[in-house]
Amino acid sequence: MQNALTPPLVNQKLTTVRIGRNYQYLPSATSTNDLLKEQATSGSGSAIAVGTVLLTDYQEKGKGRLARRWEAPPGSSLLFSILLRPNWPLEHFSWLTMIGGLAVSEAVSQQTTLATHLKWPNDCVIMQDGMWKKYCGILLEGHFSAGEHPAYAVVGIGVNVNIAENDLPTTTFPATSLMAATGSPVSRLELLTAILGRFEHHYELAERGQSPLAAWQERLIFMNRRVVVSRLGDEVEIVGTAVGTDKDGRLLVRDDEGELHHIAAGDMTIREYFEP
Ligand code: BT5
Repeated sequence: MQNALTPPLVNQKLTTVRIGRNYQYLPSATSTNDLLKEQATSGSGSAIAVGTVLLTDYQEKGKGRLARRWEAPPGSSLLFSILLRPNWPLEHFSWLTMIGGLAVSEAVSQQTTLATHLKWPNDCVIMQDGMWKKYCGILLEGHFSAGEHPAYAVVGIGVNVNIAENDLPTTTFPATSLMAATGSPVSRLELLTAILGRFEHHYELAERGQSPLAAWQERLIFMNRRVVVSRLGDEVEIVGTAVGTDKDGRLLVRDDEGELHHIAAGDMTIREYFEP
């Protein structure tokens, strides 16, 4: 395992005002999303500061969307969650996934020479050996009370930083790590603090009403390409051309009959369609 990302190391490097200022580190954990959600819903949950970050070097039950798993060897990755209380309306809840994706992409661009892109709805990808590969996934969870705003939100971020090629998980959509793509290790500490810095920047803009949508859309792959959109485990749902997203981040796919589908993230996945 590389140097653990303990609080003194991280606190010294942080450039933010809120995001990560309350920083909690565990050598191992079940799932950082689950643990932070537990804190947020406990008796004193409302006292937990916005921007609290919980990071671990190993997850026993790392989660993807639905019942999917997030796998990462100990000490190889960035595995953390951020607690937030967005002041914006519920219909813009997905802004947080966009902000997470932008923050990771911009930080990776600062720390490496890689060109970074996003795959709808929640993946960070790079082009390697002629194909798109996923190096980061984002899991947004929240609690919705009767109010106008989400009561709280937890943004979970998993970044494959220094996973050796042989240790990458076997996945349907190809996986990679920053080390596998660049050929040299990347500092997890520098990358973490850069991500938190970019996250704070976009979060503050969003709090002032500025949507991250345009910046997020600019990085999306598969636009104007033939795609297949399907629900996990189902047969093909829709084949068509990805023509963009609507203002809330729903994917717009025009099928061969000319009908436009608005696809909410939920449990949907997308891949490029090649003629059989
Ligand atoms: C995601 O879900 O991509 C969200 C992943 C979020 C992980 C972070 S880690 C910190 C925080 N705490 C948690 O418990 N979770 C968050 P989804 O789009 O459903 O993709 C999951 C799929 O990605 C899996 O079914 C695998 O196919 C694939 N996968 C698993 N581990 C991977 C990895 N390390 N790299 C690339 N792909 C992976």
